[in-house]
Amino acid sequence: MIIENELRVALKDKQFELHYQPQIDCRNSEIVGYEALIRWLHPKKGMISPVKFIPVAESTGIIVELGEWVLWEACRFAKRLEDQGVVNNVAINLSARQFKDTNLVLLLSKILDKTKVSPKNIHLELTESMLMGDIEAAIGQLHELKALGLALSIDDFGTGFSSLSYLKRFPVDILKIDRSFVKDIPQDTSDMAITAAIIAMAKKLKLDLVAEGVETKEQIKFLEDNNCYIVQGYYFSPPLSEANLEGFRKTLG
Ligand code: G
Ligand code: G
Ligand code: MN
Ligand code: NA
Repeated sequence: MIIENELRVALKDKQFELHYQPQIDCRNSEIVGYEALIRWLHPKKGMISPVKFIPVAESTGIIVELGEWVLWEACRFAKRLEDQGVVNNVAINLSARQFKDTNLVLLLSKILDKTKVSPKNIHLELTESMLMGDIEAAIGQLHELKALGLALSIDDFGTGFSSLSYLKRFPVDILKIDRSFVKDIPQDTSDMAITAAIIAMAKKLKLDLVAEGVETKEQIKFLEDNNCYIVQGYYFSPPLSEANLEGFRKTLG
């Protein structure tokens, strides 16, 4: 059981680290971006998954401070890429509490300003469930975030019970096809039908796509045949520390 205090100590002692999972254009095997994923390097327990501590951070409110650290860290990383002459996006996961925070837009505007990163290279990942509830408030917040020049993604798309009728009202740019639809391709014909339908719908709505959890050549072939080209998953790479990214880039040539 992770307690609040341990999380506070971890923040103070800088036990968190961001790892970055490459997003690849499978047509040319080039990196187009990264998703930032937080890791907790606990001094005694080793690496703790965000699945275990993000919900605790969320329910205790620590997520506000932790999420702020993630935003700074990921934007600084994106700026380092820019300084190397690399045009890549960095996708950052937001929690529900962060998204609803009335301070978020001001905070992001400050971070963009201070880090001097190009806002268009920063993608914010939101889940459908975060956008439900007060729809009008959510749409208002999305418009304010868009006005900063950021791109917005819907993460885990297809799993969140949001109504498709809202999709056209959300000013979002990217759908991330959830790993659960991808993992049993090409065995599960229903998953293939759903994935193909999500891709076709995204094209019509002029939304970009990222397929998540891509682990096999067959999955890539299916996605490519259906015109989804940007993929993220263990087939290319797990999330890596910034130090380990260099080695991965070399393997792509
Ligand atoms: O990388 P993976 O192991 O284990 O991530 C697990 C879950 O934790 C994912 O659902 C992911 O969205 C979430 N997560 C990872 N990093 C962050 C983060 O920085 N902020 C928030 N809110 N969630 C994150
Ligand atoms: O934010 P989101 O819930 O989409 O988090 C992505 C999660 O999926 C992270 O935990 C990440 O480590 C994990 N992940 C990324 N690629 C793969 C993959 O190819 N297979 C599996 N099983 N998990 C993956
Ligand atoms: Mn994500
Ligand atoms: Na996801």
